[in-house]
Amino acid sequence: SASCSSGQSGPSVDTHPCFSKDAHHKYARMHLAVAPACNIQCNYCNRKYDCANESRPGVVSELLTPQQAVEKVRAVKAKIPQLTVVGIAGPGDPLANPARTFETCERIAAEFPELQLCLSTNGLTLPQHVERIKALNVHHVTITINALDPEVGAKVYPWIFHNNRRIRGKKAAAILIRNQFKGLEMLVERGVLVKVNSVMIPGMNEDHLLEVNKVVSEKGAFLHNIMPLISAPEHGTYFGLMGQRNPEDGELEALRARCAGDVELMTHCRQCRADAVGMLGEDRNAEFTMDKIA
Ligand code: CLF
Ligand code: SF4
Repeated sequence: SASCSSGQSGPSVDTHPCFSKDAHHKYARMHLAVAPACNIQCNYCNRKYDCANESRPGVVSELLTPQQAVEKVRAVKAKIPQLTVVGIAGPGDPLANPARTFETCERIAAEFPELQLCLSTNGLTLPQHVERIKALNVHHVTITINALDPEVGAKVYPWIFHNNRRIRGKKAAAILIRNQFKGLEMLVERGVLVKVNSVMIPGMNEDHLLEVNKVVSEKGAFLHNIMPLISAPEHGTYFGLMGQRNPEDGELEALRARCAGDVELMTHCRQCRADAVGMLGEDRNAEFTMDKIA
């Protein structure tokens, strides 16, 4: 609808706390947990909790309807004037819940055209949604890409659910990876800023992420965020199933130092909850649960 792009200029990083390190002390973001379902399985994920591609494990966010999401933005905006970005990052995959996700974007754009919209996805259905994302003036998209080679991908992702079928193994990983990179290219072509998240999983993909870094650089990603796997049985995440483990002290930094691509590396990620509110690293979500703002 016409209201969605009213008065907005192009993508801006200067006021996005994740896309600009300088902005993260000055501006706040909030997440709207409107997307419960997911269409793939990551080996480290437990579906009882928020999507671990963009989130700290062991956290359960309060699920919102698109209508509640707008009420929440109203309440947060009134109390946090530094709010510039509204992101949808879970608790499942936003693009596995397109009706809920896009209705939320439309409502936010109509009522708060000054806020920038941000989406995070595993990328499986990204190509088919690129035009909608662009039309809705979503400025920033994050794609989690943990592998380039289906052989490695099959270790990270046991299955995908695609075109109403469950697909396993290398074949599944190949489809996922193809759509992630196709989505990346299509967004870059359309001037949407893309951040690529990669989860560093020692024993599974750590050296391989150097290749990922090279290719996402060539494809024009704006930022590459290599995050550590944070996995523990008490968080309900699967751990050590296939020899993977959490990075130890210094390993993430060492990997980042070996990255040779041109893309800037993000170093200030706080692995937020799917209902995070406030400045990065600040957890003000408890002030804005639905029972408090209704
Ligand atoms: Fe949220 Fe993600 Fe948008 Fe930021 S978080 S959807 S890009 S507004 Fe930011 Fe949080 Fe790290 Fe994500 S610090 S987990 S990178
Ligand atoms: Fe879990 Fe997110 Fe992976 Fe889906 S994309 S399986 S919610 S970590």
